[in-house]
Amino acid sequence: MADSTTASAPKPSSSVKLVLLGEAAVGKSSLVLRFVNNDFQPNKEPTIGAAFLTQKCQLPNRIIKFEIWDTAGQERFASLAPMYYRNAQAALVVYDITKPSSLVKAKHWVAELQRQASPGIVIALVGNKLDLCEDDGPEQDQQDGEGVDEQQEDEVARKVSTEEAKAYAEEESLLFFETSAKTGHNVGEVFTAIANGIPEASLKGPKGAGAGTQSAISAAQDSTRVNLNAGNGNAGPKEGCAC
Ligand SMILES: Nc1nc2c(ncn2[C@@H]2O[C@H](COP(=O)(O)OP(=O)(O)O)[C@@H](O)[C@H]2O)c(=O)[nH]1
Ligand SMILES: [Mg+2]
Repeated sequence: MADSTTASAPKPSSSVKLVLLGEAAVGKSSLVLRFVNNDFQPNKEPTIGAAFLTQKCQLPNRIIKFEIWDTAGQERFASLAPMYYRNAQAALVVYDITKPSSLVKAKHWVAELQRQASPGIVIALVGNKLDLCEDDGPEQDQQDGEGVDEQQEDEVARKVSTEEAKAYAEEESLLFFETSAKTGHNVGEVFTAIANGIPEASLKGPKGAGAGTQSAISAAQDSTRVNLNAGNGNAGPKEGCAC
């Protein structure tokens, strides 16, 4: 999955700019944290501005180095959005399966990407927080769950059916996954599917992705985190490249 240490022979390596989009609190930053650090923070502080992290994904015959841009997701940053997804080769559009309004928002992002982003962009629709609805892991979140059996809890928590979201994803030619950043379910799979879906022709060399954002990327490589919202003192510790 996402580890370069076991590589035995050098493989061509390509950088891919990936952006995260979706309503606030659906778990975008948590998915990145799970993918990059294999970690989860139950009471994660909200992202302010944008964070930048990198992680490699090993494919059989090449290495994809994801340059991950995690947006704040709040409406007030919507006007900055084109800056985030400019030159992006991949996008994770995330919703929360317990919150139908977040799927509506996700559809808006998909439409915007289809209108404005690079034509070959690979988009994955991701329904997160699966652990709240399924016994796919040892832990169940307590949503007033005392004495409620798992099946009943599933009915209570899930508000967006897999079928509905999947049908939409198929219509729009999106990759589709339901994930849990909490348990890690399907998180690596999303990134691997995206890596596999990037057309060979759009892959550039190691320094390739995001030409228009190169100075920010350089800065990020020093600090592992870029605060595009300069001046608001957002400096929460966050791990960087785990490659
Ligand atoms: N139960 C559960 N909670 C999650 C999951 N992913 C994120 N969260 C929680 O949802 C809240 C918002 O997550 P965050 O990653 O900050 O969302 P973002 O605003 O989209 O970046 C935090 O309290 C997370 O701990 C998940 O898969 N399952
Ligand atoms: Mg966030």
